[in-house]
Amino acid sequence: WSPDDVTVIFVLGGPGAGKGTQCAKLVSDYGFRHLSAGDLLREEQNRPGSEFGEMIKAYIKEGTIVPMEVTVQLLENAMKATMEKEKGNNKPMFLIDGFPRKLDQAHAFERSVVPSRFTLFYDCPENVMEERLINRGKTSGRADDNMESIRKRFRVFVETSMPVVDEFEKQDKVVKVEAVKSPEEVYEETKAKLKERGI
Ligand code: UP5
Ligand code: MG
Repeated sequence: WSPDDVTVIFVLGGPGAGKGTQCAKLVSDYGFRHLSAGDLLREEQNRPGSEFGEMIKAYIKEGTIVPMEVTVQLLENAMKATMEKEKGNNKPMFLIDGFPRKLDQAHAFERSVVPSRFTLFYDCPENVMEERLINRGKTSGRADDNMESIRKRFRVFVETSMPVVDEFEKQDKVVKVEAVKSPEEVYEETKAKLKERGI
């Protein structure tokens, strides 16, 4: 695909920064299609007969990054299915949430699927994210919402995923939003920043 056919905005930020929360709001106001890489991986993990189920489970528990072949394929399939379903929609816009988390994934996706327009980056300190995740863990049932996995996710984010944000930043392709305030306030800033980028 080319950026003339489809708009892709990556949504990044540490674990618990509020990516999913903000994407849900954006979907209802802007008509974006929301694809969460983590959700797609969890679905694939639970799909009966998946050859990747056990592997995905182990990576998610450890907070490490699933080999990109799997994730890029899941994202591409989901994009294809959406485009097929919405043939009349001449330029679909996708929010790709929680991806790319590693430089090789960023390069592979932009080369083999489509270059992103920019990255929406939710900036949040670890103590705030930690509290949110511990709270969510009481009811989420997510295998990685426990202190041990959270610590590992934070480390992987800093060491492996921040370099992706830094690289896009050098290309002037990062829209940074402070993610500490209430979801509504964060959303207001998001909308203002999107407007600056012509969306
Ligand atoms: N909350 C949200 N915003 C708030 C606010 N402003 N004020 C107060 N509370 C707020 O929010 C988290 C919690 O905080 C919720 O309870 C929410 O109500 C509250 P959420 O919107 O869910 O945050 P999000 O950033 O989406 O957090 P999430 O836990 O989903 O982030 P992760 O990046 O850790 O999870 P993801 O699902 O993307 O990935 C999970 C794992 O999958 C990874 O660790 C990795 O192992 C694997 N993965 C890959 O291998 N490759 C990929 O490409 C993607 C994932
Ligand atoms: Mg999420």
